Amino acid sequence: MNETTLPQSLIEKLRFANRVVVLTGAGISAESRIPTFRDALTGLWAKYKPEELATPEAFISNPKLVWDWYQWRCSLVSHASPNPGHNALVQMEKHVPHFTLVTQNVDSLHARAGNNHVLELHGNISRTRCFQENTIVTSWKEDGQSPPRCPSCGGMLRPDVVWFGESLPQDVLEQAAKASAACDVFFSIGTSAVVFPAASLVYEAMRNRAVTVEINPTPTAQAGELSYALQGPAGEILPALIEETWG
Ligand code: BV8
Repeated sequence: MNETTLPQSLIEKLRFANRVVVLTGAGISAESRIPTFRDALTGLWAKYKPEELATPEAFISNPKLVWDWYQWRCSLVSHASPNPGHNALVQMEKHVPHFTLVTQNVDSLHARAGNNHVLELHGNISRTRCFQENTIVTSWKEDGQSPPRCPSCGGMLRPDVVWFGESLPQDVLEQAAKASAACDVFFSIGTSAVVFPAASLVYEAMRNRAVTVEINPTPTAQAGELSYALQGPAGEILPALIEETWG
Protein backbone atom coordinates (compact mmCIF):
# COMPACT_ATOMS: atom_id res chain seq x y z
CA MET A 1 0.00 0.00 0.00
CA ASN A 2 1.25 3.48 -0.82
CA GLU A 3 1.52 5.82 2.14
CA THR A 4 2.89 9.33 2.49
CA THR A 5 2.08 9.59 6.25
CA LEU A 6 3.76 7.18 8.63
CA PRO A 7 1.43 4.30 9.46
CA GLN A 8 1.05 3.73 13.20
CA SER A 9 1.08 -0.04 12.63
CA LEU A 10 4.59 0.22 11.14
CA ILE A 11 5.81 2.39 14.04
CA GLU A 12 4.60 -0.25 16.53
CA LYS A 13 6.24 -3.11 14.65
CA LEU A 14 9.54 -1.24 14.29
CA ARG A 15 9.56 -0.18 17.96
CA PHE A 16 9.47 -3.82 19.11
CA ALA A 17 11.53 -5.32 16.29
CA ASN A 18 14.49 -7.46 17.34
CA ARG A 19 16.11 -7.98 13.94
CA VAL A 20 16.03 -5.28 11.24
CA VAL A 21 17.70 -5.39 7.81
CA VAL A 22 18.07 -2.28 5.68
CA LEU A 23 19.03 -2.49 1.98
CA THR A 24 20.01 0.82 0.44
CA GLY A 25 20.60 1.96 -3.12
CA ALA A 26 21.87 5.09 -4.80
CA GLY A 27 18.71 7.02 -3.88
CA ILE A 28 19.75 7.43 -0.25
CA SER A 29 22.81 9.36 -1.44
CA ALA A 30 20.82 11.54 -3.84
CA GLU A 31 20.28 14.13 -1.06
CA SER A 32 24.06 14.18 -0.62
CA ARG A 33 24.19 15.48 -4.19
CA ILE A 34 25.55 12.22 -5.59
CA PRO A 35 23.63 11.42 -8.78
CA THR A 36 21.84 8.08 -8.59
CA PHE A 37 23.36 5.23 -10.56
CA ARG A 38 20.95 5.70 -13.39
CA ASP A 39 21.34 9.49 -13.28
CA ALA A 40 25.13 9.39 -13.15
CA LEU A 41 25.42 9.51 -16.90
CA THR A 42 25.69 13.15 -17.82
CA GLY A 43 28.34 15.07 -19.73
CA LEU A 44 30.89 12.81 -21.41
CA TRP A 45 28.97 9.72 -20.47
CA ALA A 46 25.45 10.94 -21.29
CA LYS A 47 25.20 8.73 -24.35
CA TYR A 48 25.86 5.53 -22.38
CA LYS A 49 23.58 3.39 -20.24
CA PRO A 50 25.16 2.54 -16.85
CA GLU A 51 24.97 -1.15 -17.65
CA GLU A 52 27.13 -0.37 -20.70
CA LEU A 53 29.87 1.25 -18.64
CA ALA A 54 29.85 -0.79 -15.42
CA THR A 55 31.07 -4.00 -17.11
CA PRO A 56 34.48 -5.65 -17.61
CA GLU A 57 33.79 -5.69 -21.36
CA ALA A 58 33.33 -1.91 -21.41
CA PHE A 59 36.54 -1.49 -19.41
CA ILE A 60 38.50 -3.71 -21.81
CA SER A 61 37.13 -1.98 -24.89
CA ASN A 62 37.51 1.56 -23.53
CA PRO A 63 39.52 1.55 -20.29
CA LYS A 64 40.06 5.34 -20.24
CA LEU A 65 36.34 6.11 -20.63
CA VAL A 66 35.38 3.77 -17.79
CA TRP A 67 38.28 4.77 -15.51
CA ASP A 68 37.53 8.51 -16.04
CA TRP A 69 33.82 7.95 -15.29
CA TYR A 70 34.76 6.37 -11.94
CA GLN A 71 37.32 9.11 -11.25
CA TRP A 72 34.59 11.70 -11.84
CA ARG A 73 32.23 9.83 -9.49
CA CYS A 74 35.06 9.53 -6.95
CA SER A 75 35.46 13.30 -6.94
CA LEU A 76 31.71 13.74 -6.36
CA VAL A 77 31.87 11.29 -3.45
CA SER A 78 34.92 12.98 -1.90
CA HIS A 79 33.01 16.29 -1.80
CA ALA A 80 29.79 14.73 -0.48
CA SER A 81 28.63 14.35 3.11
CA PRO A 82 26.13 11.98 4.72
CA ASN A 83 22.60 13.41 4.72
CA PRO A 84 19.73 13.10 7.27
CA GLY A 85 18.75 9.78 5.69
CA HIS A 86 22.19 8.28 6.40
CA ASN A 87 22.20 9.79 9.89
CA ALA A 88 18.77 8.35 10.68
CA LEU A 89 20.09 4.84 9.95
CA VAL A 90 22.88 5.41 12.48
CA GLN A 91 20.14 6.15 15.04
CA MET A 92 18.17 3.09 13.97
CA GLU A 93 21.25 0.92 14.53
CA LYS A 94 21.45 2.25 18.09
CA HIS A 95 17.85 1.30 18.88
CA VAL A 96 17.57 -2.12 17.24
CA PRO A 97 19.12 -5.13 19.03
CA HIS A 98 20.21 -6.84 15.78
CA PHE A 99 20.64 -4.34 12.92
CA THR A 100 22.15 -5.23 9.52
CA LEU A 101 22.87 -2.54 6.93
CA VAL A 102 23.34 -3.84 3.38
CA THR A 103 24.21 -1.38 0.64
CA GLN A 104 24.54 -1.48 -3.13
CA ASN A 105 26.27 1.88 -2.94
CA VAL A 106 29.99 2.26 -3.44
CA ASP A 107 30.31 5.71 -1.81
CA SER A 108 31.25 4.92 1.86
CA LEU A 109 28.61 7.39 3.11
CA HIS A 110 27.04 4.92 5.57
CA ALA A 111 30.42 4.28 7.21
CA ARG A 112 31.19 8.00 7.20
CA ALA A 113 27.81 8.66 8.88
CA GLY A 114 28.79 6.24 11.65
CA ASN A 115 27.08 2.91 10.89
CA ASN A 116 29.23 -0.05 11.94
CA HIS A 117 29.75 -3.18 9.83
CA VAL A 118 28.18 -2.10 6.54
CA LEU A 119 27.76 -4.97 4.07
CA GLU A 120 28.91 -3.56 0.70
CA LEU A 121 27.43 -5.82 -1.97
CA HIS A 122 28.98 -3.98 -4.91
CA GLY A 123 32.38 -2.96 -3.53
CA ASN A 124 33.67 0.52 -2.92
CA ILE A 125 34.78 3.24 -5.33
CA SER A 126 37.49 4.40 -2.89
CA ARG A 127 39.44 1.17 -3.36
CA THR A 128 41.46 0.30 -6.48
CA ARG A 129 42.58 -3.12 -7.67
CA CYS A 130 44.74 -4.61 -10.39
CA PHE A 131 42.62 -5.82 -13.30
CA GLN A 132 45.09 -8.67 -13.94
CA GLU A 133 45.97 -9.86 -10.43
CA ASN A 134 42.74 -8.80 -8.65
CA THR A 135 44.85 -7.49 -5.76
CA ILE A 136 44.07 -4.24 -3.94
CA VAL A 137 46.57 -1.50 -4.92
CA THR A 138 47.03 1.48 -2.62
CA SER A 139 49.70 3.45 -4.47
CA TRP A 140 50.89 3.75 -8.04
CA LYS A 141 52.92 6.07 -10.27
CA GLU A 142 50.83 8.95 -11.63
CA ASP A 143 52.43 9.17 -15.06
CA GLY A 144 49.39 10.56 -16.83
CA GLN A 145 48.22 7.13 -18.01
CA SER A 146 44.46 6.62 -17.62
CA PRO A 147 43.87 4.06 -16.21
CA PRO A 148 47.15 3.98 -14.25
CA ARG A 149 49.22 0.80 -14.24
CA CYS A 150 49.78 -1.77 -11.49
CA PRO A 151 53.18 -1.27 -9.83
CA SER A 152 53.78 -5.01 -9.61
CA CYS A 153 52.60 -6.41 -12.95
CA GLY A 154 52.07 -3.34 -15.15
CA GLY A 155 48.44 -4.32 -15.78
CA MET A 156 45.60 -1.77 -15.81
CA LEU A 157 44.13 -0.62 -12.48
CA ARG A 158 40.34 -0.63 -11.99
CA PRO A 159 37.91 0.46 -9.28
CA ASP A 160 37.24 -2.22 -6.63
CA VAL A 161 33.55 -2.45 -7.50
CA VAL A 162 31.39 -5.33 -8.78
CA TRP A 163 30.52 -4.81 -12.43
CA PHE A 164 27.61 -6.42 -14.26
CA GLY A 165 28.41 -10.02 -15.05
CA GLU A 166 30.85 -10.19 -12.11
CA SER A 167 30.09 -12.15 -8.96
CA LEU A 168 29.40 -10.39 -5.70
CA PRO A 169 31.73 -11.03 -2.74
CA GLN A 170 30.34 -14.41 -1.60
CA ASP A 171 30.83 -13.91 2.14
CA VAL A 172 29.11 -10.49 2.06
CA LEU A 173 26.17 -11.82 0.01
CA GLU A 174 25.78 -14.81 2.33
CA GLN A 175 25.72 -12.57 5.43
CA ALA A 176 23.13 -10.31 3.75
CA ALA A 177 20.95 -13.27 2.71
CA LYS A 178 21.18 -14.89 6.16
CA ALA A 179 20.19 -11.66 7.93
CA SER A 180 17.35 -11.04 5.44
CA ALA A 181 15.99 -14.56 6.00
CA ALA A 182 15.88 -14.06 9.79
CA CYS A 183 14.68 -10.47 10.18
CA ASP A 184 11.40 -9.09 11.58
CA VAL A 185 11.48 -5.89 9.48
CA PHE A 186 13.17 -5.36 6.08
CA PHE A 187 13.61 -1.90 4.55
CA SER A 188 14.40 -1.32 0.87
CA ILE A 189 15.48 2.32 0.64
CA GLY A 190 16.44 4.37 -2.42
CA THR A 191 16.78 1.53 -4.88
CA SER A 192 15.04 0.86 -8.17
CA ALA A 193 15.14 -2.83 -7.20
CA VAL A 194 16.18 -3.93 -10.71
CA VAL A 195 19.68 -5.23 -9.99
CA PHE A 196 20.11 -8.79 -8.80
CA PRO A 197 20.89 -10.56 -6.58
CA ALA A 198 20.50 -7.46 -4.29
CA ALA A 199 16.85 -7.04 -5.35
CA SER A 200 16.10 -10.63 -4.29
CA LEU A 201 16.96 -10.08 -0.60
CA VAL A 202 13.49 -8.71 0.18
CA TYR A 203 12.00 -12.04 -0.89
CA GLU A 204 14.17 -13.83 1.68
CA ALA A 205 12.58 -11.53 4.28
CA MET A 206 9.07 -12.15 2.93
CA ARG A 207 9.61 -15.91 3.17
CA ASN A 208 10.27 -15.34 6.85
CA ARG A 209 7.02 -13.35 7.09
CA ALA A 210 8.91 -10.15 7.89
CA VAL A 211 7.31 -6.73 7.61
CA THR A 212 8.68 -5.26 4.36
CA VAL A 213 8.95 -1.52 3.73
CA GLU A 214 9.99 0.49 0.69
CA ILE A 215 11.07 4.12 0.95
CA ASN A 216 11.28 5.81 -2.44
CA PRO A 217 9.73 8.91 -4.06
CA THR A 218 8.82 6.66 -7.00
CA PRO A 219 7.18 3.32 -6.16
CA THR A 220 9.16 0.46 -7.68
CA ALA A 221 7.82 -2.68 -9.34
CA GLN A 222 8.23 -4.40 -5.95
CA ALA A 223 6.10 -1.81 -4.10
CA GLY A 224 2.80 -3.64 -4.54
CA GLU A 225 4.22 -6.82 -2.96
CA LEU A 226 5.47 -5.11 0.20
CA SER A 227 3.77 -4.45 3.54
CA TYR A 228 4.36 -0.70 3.19
CA ALA A 229 5.53 1.60 0.38
CA LEU A 230 6.37 5.01 1.86
CA GLN A 231 6.49 7.51 -0.98
CA GLY A 232 9.01 10.29 -0.43
CA PRO A 233 12.69 11.12 -0.04
CA ALA A 234 14.67 9.04 2.46
CA GLY A 235 16.15 12.21 3.95
CA GLU A 236 12.67 13.25 5.12
CA ILE A 237 10.93 9.93 5.81
CA LEU A 238 13.72 8.25 7.81
CA PRO A 239 14.25 11.03 10.39
CA ALA A 240 10.46 11.25 10.90
CA LEU A 241 10.28 7.45 11.30
CA ILE A 242 13.07 7.46 13.92
CA GLU A 243 11.44 10.35 15.77
CA GLU A 244 7.97 8.74 15.83
CA THR A 245 9.30 5.28 16.74
CA TRP A 246 11.85 6.09 19.42
CA GLY A 247 11.22 9.75 20.21
C1 BV8 B 1 25.99 -11.40 -10.47
C2 BV8 B 1 28.79 -1.21 -9.94
C3 BV8 B 1 26.59 -13.65 -10.89
C4 BV8 B 1 29.38 -0.16 -9.11
C5 BV8 B 1 26.60 -2.25 -10.02
C6 BV8 B 1 19.56 -12.69 -11.32
C7 BV8 B 1 20.50 -13.17 -10.42
C8 BV8 B 1 21.83 -12.80 -10.54
C9 BV8 B 1 22.24 -11.92 -11.56
C10 BV8 B 1 21.30 -11.44 -12.44
C11 BV8 B 1 19.95 -11.83 -12.33
N1 BV8 B 1 19.28 -11.20 -13.31
C12 BV8 B 1 20.13 -10.43 -14.04
C13 BV8 B 1 21.36 -10.57 -13.55
C14 BV8 B 1 22.55 -9.94 -14.08
C15 BV8 B 1 22.84 -8.58 -13.42
C16 BV8 B 1 21.62 -7.72 -13.26
O1 BV8 B 1 21.05 -7.65 -12.18
N2 BV8 B 1 21.23 -7.03 -14.31
C17 BV8 B 1 20.11 -6.11 -14.23
C18 BV8 B 1 20.40 -4.84 -15.00
C19 BV8 B 1 18.89 -6.84 -14.78
N3 BV8 B 1 23.47 -8.78 -12.15
C20 BV8 B 1 24.82 -8.94 -12.12
O2 BV8 B 1 25.51 -8.98 -13.11
C21 BV8 B 1 25.46 -9.06 -10.75
N4 BV8 B 1 26.38 -10.16 -10.77
O3 BV8 B 1 24.89 -11.67 -10.15
O4 BV8 B 1 27.01 -12.34 -10.57
C22 BV8 B 1 26.59 -13.65 -12.37
C23 BV8 B 1 27.80 -13.78 -13.00
C24 BV8 B 1 27.81 -13.85 -14.41
C25 BV8 B 1 26.61 -13.75 -15.14
C26 BV8 B 1 25.39 -13.58 -14.48
C27 BV8 B 1 25.39 -13.54 -13.08
C28 BV8 B 1 26.27 -7.81 -10.44
C29 BV8 B 1 25.36 -6.67 -10.09
C30 BV8 B 1 26.19 -5.45 -9.65
C31 BV8 B 1 26.39 -4.55 -10.82
N5 BV8 B 1 27.14 -3.37 -10.43
N6 BV8 B 1 27.35 -1.21 -9.74
C32 BV8 B 1 28.91 1.17 -9.57
O5 BV8 B 1 29.33 1.60 -10.65
O6 BV8 B 1 28.10 1.77 -8.83
S1 BV8 B 1 24.94 -2.15 -9.79
C33 BV8 B 1 24.42 -0.56 -9.83
O7 BV8 B 1 23.00 -0.61 -9.75
C34 BV8 B 1 24.86 0.28 -8.65
O8 BV8 B 1 25.74 -0.36 -7.76
C35 BV8 B 1 23.57 0.53 -7.92
O9 BV8 B 1 23.73 0.51 -6.57
C36 BV8 B 1 22.74 -0.62 -8.38
C37 BV8 B 1 21.29 -0.53 -8.19
O10 BV8 B 1 20.89 0.72 -8.61
P1 BV8 B 1 20.16 1.62 -7.50
O11 BV8 B 1 21.04 1.72 -6.32
O12 BV8 B 1 18.81 1.07 -7.30
O13 BV8 B 1 20.16 3.02 -8.20
P2 BV8 B 1 19.15 3.52 -9.32
O14 BV8 B 1 19.74 4.76 -9.89
O15 BV8 B 1 18.79 2.38 -10.23
O16 BV8 B 1 17.81 3.88 -8.51
C38 BV8 B 1 17.83 4.89 -7.54
C39 BV8 B 1 16.49 4.86 -6.84
O17 BV8 B 1 16.50 5.85 -5.82
C40 BV8 B 1 15.32 5.18 -7.75
O18 BV8 B 1 14.29 4.22 -7.53
C41 BV8 B 1 14.86 6.55 -7.29
O19 BV8 B 1 13.45 6.72 -7.40
C42 BV8 B 1 15.27 6.54 -5.85
N7 BV8 B 1 15.51 7.85 -5.24
C43 BV8 B 1 15.90 9.00 -5.85
N8 BV8 B 1 16.02 9.98 -4.91
C44 BV8 B 1 15.70 9.42 -3.72
C45 BV8 B 1 15.38 8.07 -3.92
N9 BV8 B 1 15.01 7.25 -2.91
C46 BV8 B 1 14.95 7.77 -1.68
N10 BV8 B 1 15.26 9.05 -1.40
C47 BV8 B 1 15.62 9.91 -2.39
N11 BV8 B 1 15.91 11.20 -2.10
